[in-house]
Amino acid sequence: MQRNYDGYMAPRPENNELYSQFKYTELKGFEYSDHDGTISRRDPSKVIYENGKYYVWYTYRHTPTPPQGAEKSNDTIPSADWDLAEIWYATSKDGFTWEEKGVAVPRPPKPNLGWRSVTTADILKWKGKYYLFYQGFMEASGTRGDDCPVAVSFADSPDGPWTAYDKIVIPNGKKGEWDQYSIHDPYPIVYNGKIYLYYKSDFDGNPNLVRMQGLAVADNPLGPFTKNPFNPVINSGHETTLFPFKKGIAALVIRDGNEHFTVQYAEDGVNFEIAAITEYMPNAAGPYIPDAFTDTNYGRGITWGLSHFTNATTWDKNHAVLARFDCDLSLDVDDPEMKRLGVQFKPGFYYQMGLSKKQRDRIDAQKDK
Ligand code: AAL
Repeated sequence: MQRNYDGYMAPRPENNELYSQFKYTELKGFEYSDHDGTISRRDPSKVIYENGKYYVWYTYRHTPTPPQGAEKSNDTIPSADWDLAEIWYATSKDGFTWEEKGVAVPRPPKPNLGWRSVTTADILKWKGKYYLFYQGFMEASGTRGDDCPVAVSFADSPDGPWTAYDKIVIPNGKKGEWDQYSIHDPYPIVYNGKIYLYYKSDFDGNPNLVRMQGLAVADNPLGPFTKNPFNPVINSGHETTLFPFKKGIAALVIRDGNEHFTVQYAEDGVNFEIAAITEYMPNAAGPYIPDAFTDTNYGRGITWGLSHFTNATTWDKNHAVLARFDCDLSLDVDDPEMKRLGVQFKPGFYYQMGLSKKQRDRIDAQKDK
């Protein structure tokens, strides 16, 4: 009982600034080749507002076939949805209709960093310049896990041209460390006058991965980045979505881990605690965060952004689509519709996630016992 009063920003979630539902809208302006699996857009960056419009970067794959797994992959056939991908960008006046502008960061020639695939980008604005951090693959994803380090490109304008730094800026951990294999979803924000870059890694080996999130801090976007000694600082989650909130940092913790579907908060950006429990959270969310790079000492929160759905059709046409999400995780908005408890679905929604044949057989086999 005491935890309800000590541990949360309000005793009722309806009044908790870090509780929200999430609403989704299909985007206009993106074409997916009739959803045949040859075009994918996923893992959007944060959205930023520059030159009178919103900008977003994302993983773009356009390949002759949908992903085929590592063994069947080759120079043109992708292993995974984010294999053989480039980083593209789009702009929008309203956040609903987007104009695709084309490639921002292409795959560089072999053997440069990211020659196999450049994916899962996020944006930083620092001292008047723009930096895209992303995963630079040197082998097809799935060859041995989903291994890649973090690469960076920089530009004077969000429209580019982008220059690849071509050096690993956040290396994998040493053998035996929690982030020895992968550094995924690099996500920079400006906090305490420094670049706080959060990321996700997987450990304990396939297929029973434990996913957690870590922090690396730098004074310069090209490094060196110092990994926080308390890493991993968030014990659950999949992709990274964080934003300055009040004096600290808030995080959407989604999909994986014991604390999935929570919003967490750390007053120091390091020691995260559960601040709210919610549902149907956006995957790979890239929010519009007006104060992401202003070094604010009192973050205002978020109300919308882009996310992705990875199950756009059937597995044999595997690809992802970008979507818009809206929420009220902002000190400046008070939207009671977003603060309701319990998303209401019709029975058909639940029935479509019904028992598999195997489960039904198990239940039937048990009935006379
Ligand atoms: C995503 C992200 C990273 C992974 C893959 C592509 O959901 O976590 O980007 O490498 O899946």
